[in-house]
Amino acid sequence: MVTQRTLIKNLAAATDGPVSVSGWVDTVRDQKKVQFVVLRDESGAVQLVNPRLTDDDGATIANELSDAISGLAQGTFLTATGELKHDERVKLGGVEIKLEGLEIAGAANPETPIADDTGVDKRMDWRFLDLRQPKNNLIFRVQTTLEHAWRTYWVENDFVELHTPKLMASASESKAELFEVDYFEGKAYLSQSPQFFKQMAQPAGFGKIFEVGPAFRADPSFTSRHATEFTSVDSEISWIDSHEDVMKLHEELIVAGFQAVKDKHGAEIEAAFGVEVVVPTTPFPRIPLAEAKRIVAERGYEVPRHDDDMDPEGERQIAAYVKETFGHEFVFLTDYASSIRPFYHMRHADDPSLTNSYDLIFNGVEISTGAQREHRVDVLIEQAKQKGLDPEELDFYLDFFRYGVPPHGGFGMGLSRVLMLMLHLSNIRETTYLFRGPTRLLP
Ligand code: AMO
Repeated sequence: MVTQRTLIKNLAAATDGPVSVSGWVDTVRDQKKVQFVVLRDESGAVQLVNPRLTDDDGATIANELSDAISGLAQGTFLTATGELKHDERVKLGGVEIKLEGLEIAGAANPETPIADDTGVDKRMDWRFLDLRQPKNNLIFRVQTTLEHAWRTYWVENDFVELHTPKLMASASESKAELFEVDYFEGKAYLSQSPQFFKQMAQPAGFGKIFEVGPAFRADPSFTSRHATEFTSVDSEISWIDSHEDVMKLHEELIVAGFQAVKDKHGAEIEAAFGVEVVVPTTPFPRIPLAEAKRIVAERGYEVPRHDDDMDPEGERQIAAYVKETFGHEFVFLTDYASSIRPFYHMRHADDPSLTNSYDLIFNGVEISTGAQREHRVDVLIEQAKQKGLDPEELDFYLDFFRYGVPPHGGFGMGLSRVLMLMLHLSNIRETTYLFRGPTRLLP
């Protein structure tokens, strides 16, 4: 009796003989003389085979096993036992299992609600079925490797991991994108970013910190890169001279993450998505925003003037320029105007209309914002007032700067956006385990 489950990816290296595998039914080919089942688990797929019994006249004799196979619906979870046999003629992994028994753990409904060509919204309704696709499984193994590599980098470099609260008394980014919730007799807000509390770790004397956690934005838009809840990857460091030090940290982290993903999954990613993971060279190109706009205009695209920001098409254009000119997939756009940056960004000493800040663009889309923070409390209060904020409401935050604080800065980065752009996928829904948007709270 075989009781020990073998993962399908380990069958090729296992010796022929009794074996047990567990997974779900991918396909059944119920032929007259022989039945085939392709069984899939989290590590791969294997062919199970059951030659039908025949009588002396060649007629098939039904038995319990063949009946069970005939009745299998796609998606059924089961444990199969049998004899493992290596056979290089078998296309799927060069092994097959001659079935001796099946134990059904969870039968599937025979009608599958989604197919390969189902649109993204319907697939999200049935996300647990959608995630059975090997490609989707790979996305989340890549995510695991990426986060692990980042965490390793932080730990090896003496960063402290934080978990800041997600229930807040005020907004930290824009008041327009704020979720309000009932909180006993009053109101609370869902955290849009760990911004204030990751900064608090600097006067707390922690030096270098990181957090990977949820962030919430009441953003009503239906774009391919916005969610109402996303995983924010944040880091904040003391004793910087300018945002240049933050960009240096940022690019080292990106390199560590991409190297780990390339080493572990490069070949699988190439096979599944047709994409080569490129470990970027450092330093990444850095272009001040004003210059980026000039470059984009020269390419024939005029960024709309209604604000001082770069729009999505401008980001695509500057990324194309950087790719052509430097062969690089990343670019730091620096020195954003104070008018479009939050009050907590430090401004240039010689030109207060500009900030010590940047956006990181990867394959044409913003994945991150970073900055040196204003740590001089009088200047900070002045900047808050200029943005129409009431310093009294921010008093708890301003206190962080009243009892001694080092110069500091950091960044926030959207995890699903990084994955989307790394794998050349067109929608953040594909790289978010369970997407949340204006019309989606289920599953
Ligand atoms: P920002 O608001 O630019 O900066 O957000 C940082 C990064 O978070 C991701 N992101 C989103 N991802 C999915 N859906 C959304 N609605 C969404 N909003 C933001 C993006 C973005 O680049 N506190 C600052 C960061 C800092 O200065 O440290 C902040 O939150 O990838």
